[in-house]
Amino acid sequence: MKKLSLMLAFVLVFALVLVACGDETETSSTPATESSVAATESTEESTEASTEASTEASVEESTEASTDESTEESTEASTDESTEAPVAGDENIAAGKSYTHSVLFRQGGADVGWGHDPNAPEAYPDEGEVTLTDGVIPADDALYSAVEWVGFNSNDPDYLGYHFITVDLGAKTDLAKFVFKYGTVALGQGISAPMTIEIYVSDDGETWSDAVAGDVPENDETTVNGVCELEAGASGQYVQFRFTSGGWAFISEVEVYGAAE
Ligand SMILES: [Ca+2]
Repeated sequence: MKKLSLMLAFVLVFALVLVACGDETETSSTPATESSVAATESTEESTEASTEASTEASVEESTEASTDESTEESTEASTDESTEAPVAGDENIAAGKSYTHSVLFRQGGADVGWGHDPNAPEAYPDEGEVTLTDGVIPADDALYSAVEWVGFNSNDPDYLGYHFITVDLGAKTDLAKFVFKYGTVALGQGISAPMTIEIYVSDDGETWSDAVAGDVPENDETTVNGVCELEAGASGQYVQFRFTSGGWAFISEVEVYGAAE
C-alpha cells in the first residue's frame, strides 16, 4: 500500500511537471515564433540592405574602376597618338577650295543712307565667291573698301548671332590648324576684329563637332592673323569658322592646315 501511494505521488508529481512545462511551452511559443519571424524579417532586411549596399558598392567600385580604366585608356591613347596639338603640315589645304558663307550686308544708297536695304548690292561683296580662299591677301594697311576684303555685318537682319565661313576640303582630312586673316584698318569705327571665335568640323556638312583646342585668338587689334590650333584628332571634310563682330568685320582669307604626316 505504501508502495502504491509512493507511485501515485510520483505520477502526480510527474503530471504536474508535465503541465507546468506545457504551459511554459505554450506561453513562450508565440513570442518565440514572432521573434523568429522578426528575426527572419530582419535577416531579409539585412540581406536586402547588404545586397543593396554591396550592389551599390560594387557599382561604385566598377564605375570607379571603369572610370579609372577609361581615363587610363584615353590617357594612353592620347599619349600614343598625340597628346599635344597635332603638328600642322606646311600646305594650306583650303587654297582654291569652294566655300559658303553667311549673308552679307546689303547697304542702301541715297535713299536709305548707310542702312540696310535688301534690294541694294552687297556693300563689301565676295567677288566671284572666291575671295576667301584665293590666296590673295591685301596689305595690312589696305582700306576696308579694297576688293580683297569681304565685309560681314552683325546688324544684318539675317544675322544668325554669328557669321560663318564653311570650307569644303573635298575629302575627309586630319586637321591641325585654322587661320583667318582679317582687316585692322579703322578698327573701333564700326569695325571690329572677329570675336567669339569657334571652329567646327564635319564629315557631311550637317553634323558638327567643336574642334578648337586651347585658347582661341584674343581680339588683338595688332594681330592680323588669327591662328587656331585644333584639337588632337580633329578631322573632317568641312571646316566651319564662326565668329561674331561688333558691326563690321573684314576677312580676306581663311586657311586650313592638315596634320603633318
Ligand atoms: Ca583672299
